[in-house]
Amino acid sequence: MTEAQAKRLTGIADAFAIEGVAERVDALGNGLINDTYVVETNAGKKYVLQRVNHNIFKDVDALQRNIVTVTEHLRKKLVERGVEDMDRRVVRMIPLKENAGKTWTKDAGDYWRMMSYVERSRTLEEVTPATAEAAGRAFGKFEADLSDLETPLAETIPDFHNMEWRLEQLREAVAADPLGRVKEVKDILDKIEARAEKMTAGERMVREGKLKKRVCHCDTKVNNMLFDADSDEVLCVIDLDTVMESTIFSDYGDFLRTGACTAAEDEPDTEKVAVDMEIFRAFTRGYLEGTRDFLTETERRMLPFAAALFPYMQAVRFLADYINGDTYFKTKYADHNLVRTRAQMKMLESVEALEKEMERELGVRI
Ligand code: GN1
Ligand code: MG
Repeated sequence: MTEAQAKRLTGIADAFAIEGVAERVDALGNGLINDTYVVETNAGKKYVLQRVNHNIFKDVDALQRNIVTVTEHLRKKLVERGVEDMDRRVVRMIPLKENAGKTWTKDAGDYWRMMSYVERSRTLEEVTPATAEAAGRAFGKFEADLSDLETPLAETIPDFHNMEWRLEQLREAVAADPLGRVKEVKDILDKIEARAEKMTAGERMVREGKLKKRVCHCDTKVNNMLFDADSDEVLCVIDLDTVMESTIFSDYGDFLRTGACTAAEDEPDTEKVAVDMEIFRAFTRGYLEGTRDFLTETERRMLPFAAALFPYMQAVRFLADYINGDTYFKTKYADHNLVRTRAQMKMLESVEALEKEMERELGVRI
């Protein structure tokens, strides 16, 4: 980062009610949507500064209100449980110096927010059976803790995990084909359309009243939680932008998509992409424990469906973005979204091949 950029960022940081004066800024994390930095002050404190992607999150005020609602509710649960190291267990949004009721600011057209930095923590891009089980328990518990939230949450991205809508978006992209990319991806489009009916079962079940929506995290990528630096314990769940109502498929399926995959979500060599059943088993064990007080039989029975749904949905999203000219996800090279799509399709095929085994593991009788 240039000196001018660093100066701009420390200036923005100082608008927030932080301890000391912002001195140093470094880039942080691997998110595909927002830009994240760690800020250090002359009082020796660290904070996380984030530029919110306003093209995607159109109503930043509603977004921030959601996060404050969610983190306050989680904090209440932690107090009830007698947890002591509160600042490592839930992130805290930092208000503005000038307005204690506001947690975001606008600067030259960009939207910024500041949150607490969790000391002695680490993010993972890959898990072991032990960290996968801890992750399952933590995401399950996250849903359990939010199951009695009474304040309604805003839908920060309308229809975010609505598979029917995602398919419509893809079909619109195909019809418009602004860069003539559709001809290269016909084989993938055929595979997607062949599965469209099956993969939209969740939306039909919600409409028919057979499946409930709950407050979910909706972005349970393996790197969206913090682990303790020195153990396999999960400290807290981060990246709360998409916490909103969804089916539990979102949290179970999206974790397995990245966590139980033998390669990265953008692995160019699809031969390397497959389900790791040991991680599947460990995560599932943890998730079933975390959700045992509320998960219904229907939800449990459909967990293998969720495992297939999320690589499928992500393939549809990456492919639509590729066809549209890469306007949504950050990309590092020209056909990055296409490479990601192919990896997701391979992950989907691997889940499909293991579906019966997953059903057996879950004790599902169909
Ligand atoms: C985005 O911001 P990040 O990288 O945690 C995306 C998720 C995708 C993911 C794919 C708001 O998450 O939905 O699954 O990339 N977030 C949004 O890597 O679209
Ligand atoms: Mg993230």
